[in-house]
Amino acid sequence: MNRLETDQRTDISVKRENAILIGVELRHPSPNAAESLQELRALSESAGAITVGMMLQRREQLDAKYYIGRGKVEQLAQRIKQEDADVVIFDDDLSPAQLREIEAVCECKVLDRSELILDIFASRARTHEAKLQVELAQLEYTAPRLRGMWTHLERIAGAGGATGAGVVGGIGTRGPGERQIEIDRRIVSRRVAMLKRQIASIDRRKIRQVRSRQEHFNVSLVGYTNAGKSTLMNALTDAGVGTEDRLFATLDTKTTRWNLGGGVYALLSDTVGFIRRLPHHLVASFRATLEEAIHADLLFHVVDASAPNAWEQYQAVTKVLEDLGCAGHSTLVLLNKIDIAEDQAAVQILNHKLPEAMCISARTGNGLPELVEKVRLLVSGTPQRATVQLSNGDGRAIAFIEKYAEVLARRYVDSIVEMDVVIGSALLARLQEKFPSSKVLNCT
Ligand SMILES: Nc1nc2c(ncn2[C@@H]2O[C@H](COP(=O)(O)OP(=O)(O)OP(=O)(O)O)[C@@H](O)[C@H]2O)c(=O)[nH]1
Ligand SMILES: [Mg+2]
Repeated sequence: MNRLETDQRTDISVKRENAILIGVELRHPSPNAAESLQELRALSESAGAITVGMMLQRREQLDAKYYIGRGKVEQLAQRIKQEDADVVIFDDDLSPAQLREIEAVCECKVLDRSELILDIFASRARTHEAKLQVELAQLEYTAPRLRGMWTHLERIAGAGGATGAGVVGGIGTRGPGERQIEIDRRIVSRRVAMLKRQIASIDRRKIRQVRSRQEHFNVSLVGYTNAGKSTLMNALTDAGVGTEDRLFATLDTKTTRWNLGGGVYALLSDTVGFIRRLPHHLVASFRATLEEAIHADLLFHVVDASAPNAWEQYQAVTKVLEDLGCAGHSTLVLLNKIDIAEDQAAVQILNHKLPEAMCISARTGNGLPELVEKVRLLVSGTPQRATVQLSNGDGRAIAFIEKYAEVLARRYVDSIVEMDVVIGSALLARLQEKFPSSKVLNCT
């Protein structure tokens, strides 16, 4: 048995491993390939690897067998020895056959971009829901590419479905791939079917949960990873969510009440960040986590205006939102980190492309009062006079009016209470939606 069959891709952990990163630039020099490689560096460091080398290959076309060509792979093998590298990470997605061929020459573990992202997600998943979602995505993407994972699967399948993702002991011990036994694809497909069933039931629960919040105005934070979504959430509410200067700090959704002043509230949800070329399986499995975004009344699209590739990041997020069916949602773009955006001209160009965007700093609080005021108006609408008729026994509807409207007069006729009020147009619409038995007699 050769070395490759025994120890190379038995797991995809890169924690504390020396990594060489490879990007490919086709034909014309494009800034994207270099930027993307820098992002791969941030990703691999987020996963705990130490970058010992980076190579950007210019090629006319990709090599079907070796991706960067046999000659380059041989050069890479030399470099691996020189740098004492443990892992090579490609900035593109490779086929299982390409991974195998390259590993055979390099004699070290080779990963692709999607596997790396899945690896980070696996190490960060904390809730049961997130763990199931990551495990499903990993199985579907990585399983055909791994050897020696089946024992692990058998163990977790036998343990009644506790997921392997996120187990204490570092990335190396979580996710598929601990010991090696004979490949048994049936175990995987059974596990996949089981995970899908469990996730579907979480999805249903989640949809019910999100629907139950429909009477509120729901705002969801979306944006590129590290854009400052969680920092903004903390600046606007007392949610106290974790923030970190690394990619994919947040994986689970948190929803908090957001006091907009004047008795007006909204619900604000922070959720997982996006990245360009987010693995498709991950988006599919994270649908439930992104349910808040899908059903939000308003999306805050947070953009890191200090990033040199802010526009590309904006476009990458827009693309994921389209995939999630959120393209038509009303969205407010927030150009964040304006306090450290050194290239003012670049910010102006960004603002020109996105004229409705607001400039803010979640860190210094710059622009946040204006943001709160804008949302308060959106939630409550323009104030107007109205006469509303409610059943005298409908305590919740009366409480809603008393909370959100200024009551000018109140008349009781049999079991009906008639109120003259001043109320925001959006709140009046919500009253009618939430309490269909309420009647609005006149409105000016
Ligand atoms: N200077 C500055 N730094 C900011 C600002 N907003 C966020 N940051 C920093 O940017 C980093 C990322 O912030 P997070 O709030 O964790 O970003 P996120 O969008 O939630 O990231 P993920 O959860 O990984 O998707 C942290 O180090 C923050 O302190 C800002 O307005 N100005
Ligand atoms: Mg976050």
